[in-house]
Amino acid sequence: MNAPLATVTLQAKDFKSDYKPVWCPGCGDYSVLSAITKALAMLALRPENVAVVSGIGCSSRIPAYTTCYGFHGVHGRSLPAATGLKVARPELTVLVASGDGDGYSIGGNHFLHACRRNVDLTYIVMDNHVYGMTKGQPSPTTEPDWPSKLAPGGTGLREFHPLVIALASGANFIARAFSGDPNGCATLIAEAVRHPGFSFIEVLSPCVTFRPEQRGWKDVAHPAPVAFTDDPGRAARRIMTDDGFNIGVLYKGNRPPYGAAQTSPGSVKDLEKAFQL
Ligand SMILES: Cc1ncc(C[n+]2csc(CCOP(=O)(O)OP(=O)(O)O)c2C)c(N)n1
Ligand code: SF4
Repeated sequence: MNAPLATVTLQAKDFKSDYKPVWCPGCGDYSVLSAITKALAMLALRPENVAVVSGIGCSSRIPAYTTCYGFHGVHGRSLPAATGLKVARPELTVLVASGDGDGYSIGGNHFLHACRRNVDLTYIVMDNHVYGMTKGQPSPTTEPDWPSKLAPGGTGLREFHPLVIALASGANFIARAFSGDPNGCATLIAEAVRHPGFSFIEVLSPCVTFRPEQRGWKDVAHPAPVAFTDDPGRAARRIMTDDGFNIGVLYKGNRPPYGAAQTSPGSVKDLEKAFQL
């Protein structure tokens, strides 16, 4: 008789693939990758039970750098792909990686509806207030007075507020993290995965190439002074009035997640039969 397989506890390094990231030296996304792999180890998951889905952007390269199942999709469309995957394969832990361009601009509408649907996903947006991959255009979270080649003197446009929009749209868990604190970021990701429903983590992740001044975020990021609330009204007031560098869980809701399909769709033949006219 074969001896039973020993349960092996995996470490963060077991979730890192052999591909060497091509990010610029000092990019915040290195630490986010580290935080994700640490969180998966903390959760005692295995790579074959996890899928990482993304769109397009420097931040969206994350799936290739993990040993989990990965899907590097189309710009702005990570959430629909992840939603379909989670509903069809509810036993998988599904993480979604995005950037502020991918997630709030071209993918903005999917963001609203993913919050509303409340499928059990963990959405990690690496926000650097710029389109990094396409060389520094302003994004929805860019400050109105940030001058760039495309918008000398700034866009003059008000920033998108992802956290309050997530709250208003129904996200069940809302946190802000900072890539400069990979251990804190890992703990927040693990907490988000554990919380049922759609969990959203906005990670401040500097683009040192196009926004070198973001290196200064390490001096202004600070732990949230009060614990999370489950009251959306209080959370809204708090998120609307904080300084944008408040790190921690800000809201944990109690909405039941969207129910995964209760019955298996069966074989393709069964499906064909069911849809026969
Ligand atoms: C349909 C489509 N439109 C535009 C692009 C070009 N494009 C690629 S990445 C990107 C922006 C990425 O910015 P962000 O999501 O903030 O990620 P970052 O590179 O900063 O991590 C754009 C506009 C594309 N690939 N596909
Ligand atoms: S361009 Fe910016 S976001 Fe992209 S890898 Fe370089 S530092 Fe990171």
